Amino acid sequence: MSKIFRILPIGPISSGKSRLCNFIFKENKFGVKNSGSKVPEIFQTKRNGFYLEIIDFIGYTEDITYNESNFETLLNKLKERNSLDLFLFVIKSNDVRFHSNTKDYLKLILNTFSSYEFLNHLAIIFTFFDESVKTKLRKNIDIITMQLSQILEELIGIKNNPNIILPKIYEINSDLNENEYIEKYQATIDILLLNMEKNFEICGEIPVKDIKFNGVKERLEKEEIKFGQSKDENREIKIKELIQKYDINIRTFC
Ligand SMILES: Nc1nc2c(ncn2[C@@H]2O[C@H](COP(=O)(O)OP(=O)(O)OP(=O)(O)O)[C@@H](O)[C@H]2O)c(=O)[nH]1
Ligand SMILES: [Mg+2]
Repeated sequence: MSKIFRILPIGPISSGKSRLCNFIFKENKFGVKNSGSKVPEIFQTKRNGFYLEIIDFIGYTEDITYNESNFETLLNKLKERNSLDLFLFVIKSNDVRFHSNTKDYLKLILNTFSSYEFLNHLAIIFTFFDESVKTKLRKNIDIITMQLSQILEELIGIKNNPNIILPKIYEINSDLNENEYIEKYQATIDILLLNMEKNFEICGEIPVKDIKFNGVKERLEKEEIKFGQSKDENREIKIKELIQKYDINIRTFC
């Protein structure tokens, strides 16, 4: 059987982790806020020729002390199942003040999985990218990524480390109409999946119509056949095509 790529969204509570899981899964499989479902929820699917295992996990809040919670036990259970291929740090675009617990939460993740595994398979997803943050998005991204870098620097020292590939930011322009926006967001997620081994960020509002996928699903399913047949060396070409087709802006993380 082919390799199963394992994806773990992490980040503050209510940042949209479960909604992102549903978006990647293309179905309302994971419980979003107030659904009463218990995390971790783990589901597998096939997408773009990959077998994916998506794990909906616990976010951090101000009131839990992570070294006293059962968080570590849950992380170890995940680790027992296998290594992870993609960590998605999901954060609201306007969440510029990091909770004091961020460091403890990330520390436990880094203690469970190796820092190399974590940093080289890390993507940052900015959610809630709406009108209210539009004008300050650039500044907010800088503040958020800077705080994250500082924490990672304190925990493992990422500066001047030749083994670390710095993430890139893939930006989606929110001036598009709704259908175009969903298509573009989908394409960006596709790039993320194709790029699974690399490091980058996406900023965008997860489209509200994520459940229906009218038209978009059909298009992606057709492409899925193509992706499934494509060999590894075609991946770079496919990524370039998607970036060009959807005019996705890329800038380097700093
Ligand atoms: N407008 C908007 N709403 C979102 C976005 N992402 C999530 N939401 C909504 O915000 C609420 C919380 O989303 P969830 O996906 O449950 O967040 P979570 O990170 O899984 O939350 P916890 O599991 O409690 O940590 C839900 O009502 C979502 O529909 C987004 O990008 N934009
Ligand atoms: Mg959730």
